[in-house]
Amino acid sequence: MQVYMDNNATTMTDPQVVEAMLPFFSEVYGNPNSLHKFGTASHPAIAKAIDQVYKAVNAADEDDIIFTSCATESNNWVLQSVWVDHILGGDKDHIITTEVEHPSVLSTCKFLEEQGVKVTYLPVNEQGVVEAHTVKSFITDKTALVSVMWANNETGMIFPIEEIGEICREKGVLFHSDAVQAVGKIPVDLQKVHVDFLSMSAHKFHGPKGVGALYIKNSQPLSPLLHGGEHMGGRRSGTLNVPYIVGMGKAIELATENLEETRRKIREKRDRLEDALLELIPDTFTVGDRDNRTPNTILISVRGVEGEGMLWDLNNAAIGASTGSACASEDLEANTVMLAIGADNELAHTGIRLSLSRFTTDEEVDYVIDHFKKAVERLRSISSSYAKVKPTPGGEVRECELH
Ligand code: C6P
Repeated sequence: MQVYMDNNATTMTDPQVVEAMLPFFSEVYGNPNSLHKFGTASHPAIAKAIDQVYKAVNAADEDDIIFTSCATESNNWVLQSVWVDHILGGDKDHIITTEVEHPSVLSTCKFLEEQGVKVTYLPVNEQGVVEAHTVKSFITDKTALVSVMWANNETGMIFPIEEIGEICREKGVLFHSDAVQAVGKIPVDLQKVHVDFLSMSAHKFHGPKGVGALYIKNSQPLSPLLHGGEHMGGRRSGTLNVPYIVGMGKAIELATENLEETRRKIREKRDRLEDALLELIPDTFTVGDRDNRTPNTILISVRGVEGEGMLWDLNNAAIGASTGSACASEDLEANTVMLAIGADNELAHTGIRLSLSRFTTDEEVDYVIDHFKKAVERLRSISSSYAKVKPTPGGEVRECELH
């Protein structure tokens, strides 16, 4: 058996999505901007995909959805263009974000700081969530943008986006949310929640890699990031990637059509896995209240066991997991969210992210419970920093200790 438990990094493309995409590689392959029938043949499919995306997030207008190459592009677009439009071309100088955003937000903010923009990186509470009143307290007359993720990729924790959106609306500050880990997993209703810009990525909900979208409320002005042709009404240049756009539309429709039911089923499996690991393996804890988490995510800390060692053992058992964001997996750094919630460096190296999907089976959950436990036992038995659970002379089991 092999088990994929890294669905926050990316997901398997749903076979129904692949099927929907296939004709657009070698049958309907014309450039949608060409005037001949080979080009125009793709127009109904593009219109359908826009319709599928705008309905899935309950946007007010189809024109508010612009396809991009990925969420990294969507995030860069918002941050860099707000800088151009409202800081260079206006009287603002300040952006607010959080310490636990994805690198596509954090690195762009660092770049903007080098250009002279003032950036506030808000701390999170012990749940790994930024609180709405904290956002409010940092907004000034000079704030151009607040950028706060809808759900965190490492913990699955859901942020108070509705409240933050209201605060931004009241204060007249633009609000961007990176909703990559929310769309397709939990309800995202843009008629109920005020957001000016929302980033999405198809490969997080069983669509193809290499396509995303940016929602722009009321099609408000936002300078293009990519200059060139008049694609997408001149807002985002580059020949439209029709097969991938079709795939994103199909994927978001499949992910959201029975969302309540799907969420419940994934959560049941996630909770069973989490309960079993916490019960069977001493000295473990998970980050964040599970009622306020995306239904598929667990960030578990296994005391005395380096995350990389765990990944190695799990990989040997054909289980794919991660220590956090896939983008940061090569530098062997501590889990950023665990550091942000106050874990010390040693503890922050013990985090393992397990993320399920609607394709995860009960057998796979059982397999992971079994092999996770074995991996921890093996690694703790050779860990110099961990005293194994040993029966005391009286026969009782003594608590594990960190030395
Ligand atoms: N997070 C993870 O392992 P792209 O790949 O550009 O479509 O998405 C980037 C991105 C943006 N925001 C959030 C919240 C994300 O989780 C991601 C992708 C993966 O957590 C890969 S680093």
